Amino acid sequence: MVLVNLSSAKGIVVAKKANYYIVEIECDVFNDSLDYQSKNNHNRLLCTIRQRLIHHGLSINVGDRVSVESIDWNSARAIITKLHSRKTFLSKPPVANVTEIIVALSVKEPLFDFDQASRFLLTAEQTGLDIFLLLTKIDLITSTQLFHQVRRLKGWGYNPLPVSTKNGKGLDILLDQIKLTNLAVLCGPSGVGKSSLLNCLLPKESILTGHLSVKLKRGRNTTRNVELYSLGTNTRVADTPGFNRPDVRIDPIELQLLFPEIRSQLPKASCKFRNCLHLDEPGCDIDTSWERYTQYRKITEEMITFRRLCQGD
Ligand SMILES: Nc1nc2c(ncn2[C@@H]2O[C@H](COP(=O)(O)OP(=O)(O)O)[C@@H](O)[C@H]2O)c(=O)[nH]1
Ligand SMILES: [Mg+2]
Ligand SMILES: [Zn+2]
Repeated sequence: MVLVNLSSAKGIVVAKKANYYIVEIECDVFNDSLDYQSKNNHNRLLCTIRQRLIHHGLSINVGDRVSVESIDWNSARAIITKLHSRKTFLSKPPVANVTEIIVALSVKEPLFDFDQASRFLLTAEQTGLDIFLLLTKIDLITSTQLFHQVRRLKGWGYNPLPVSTKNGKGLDILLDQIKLTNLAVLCGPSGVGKSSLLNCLLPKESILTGHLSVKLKRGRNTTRNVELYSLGTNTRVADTPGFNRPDVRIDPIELQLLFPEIRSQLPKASCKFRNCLHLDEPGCDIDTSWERYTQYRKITEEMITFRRLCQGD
């Protein structure tokens, strides 16, 4: 069935594997009378990149806006001919034009791990993007335990949304939140329920990614690539493969800015030294009575040692 006659269009790269890209064509080129399902099943094209772009050394990533030409709607194929400018770029995992990071941490199974949870938040903070924190699998704990867990994370400077895919708690609020942004990336340790959350949020009729993903042989648990899912007009979300110990490597003077506990104090603090790291410097004005301070101290000291080793003194 040929739905449109256009031979060129703009779209967004929603998946990538080896030399192939799946590009979702902007829906407004389609006939308005088509329902969501028809649009969703017919606006995805399997694309390769025009040789000239490859020669220019351009790397095209999931989230990139591209122009495609030579569209063959019957076989759902096309060629990417232009990469449009990016607003942001996340390198791990590689996703362009991300507007929000959603960090998912579970209360149990796997058990909430202080060091890991905090490091996930620090790497998320490193992007400079807005962070939205989810506390998952809350069906596994009592409301009193949840109260303490939420209070703990508030002490870290976050206001987590408790969710559960088993009893549906918080899912409507999560969907509303994602719809406020253009491209959210869902990250967090493996097993916390990221993919399950997406399965609950995706419109039933979208059947995950439609027929094209089959061509990329995407298995639900085997994929190591990022893929974007559409949650409505101009709202997409990326599931990411879990990785368990994010590396925080950063200049100590910048590390402090990744801690909301320090960030919130800085405007009023009057440390004696401008480059104060708030360790034991004389005249330090930062209050250090917060839970993650020992971790802040440990990472800062690690970074200082690391820098000394690199400089050979
Ligand atoms: N009890 C409970 N289990 C969940 C919940 N969400 C997901 N799970 C289970 O947690 C396991 C890992 O889920 P998955 O979505 O694959 O996690 P991911 O690695 O973060 O994508 C699966 O066995 C799910 O059934 C939840 O809200 N409550
Ligand atoms: Mg998953
Ligand atoms: Zn200080």
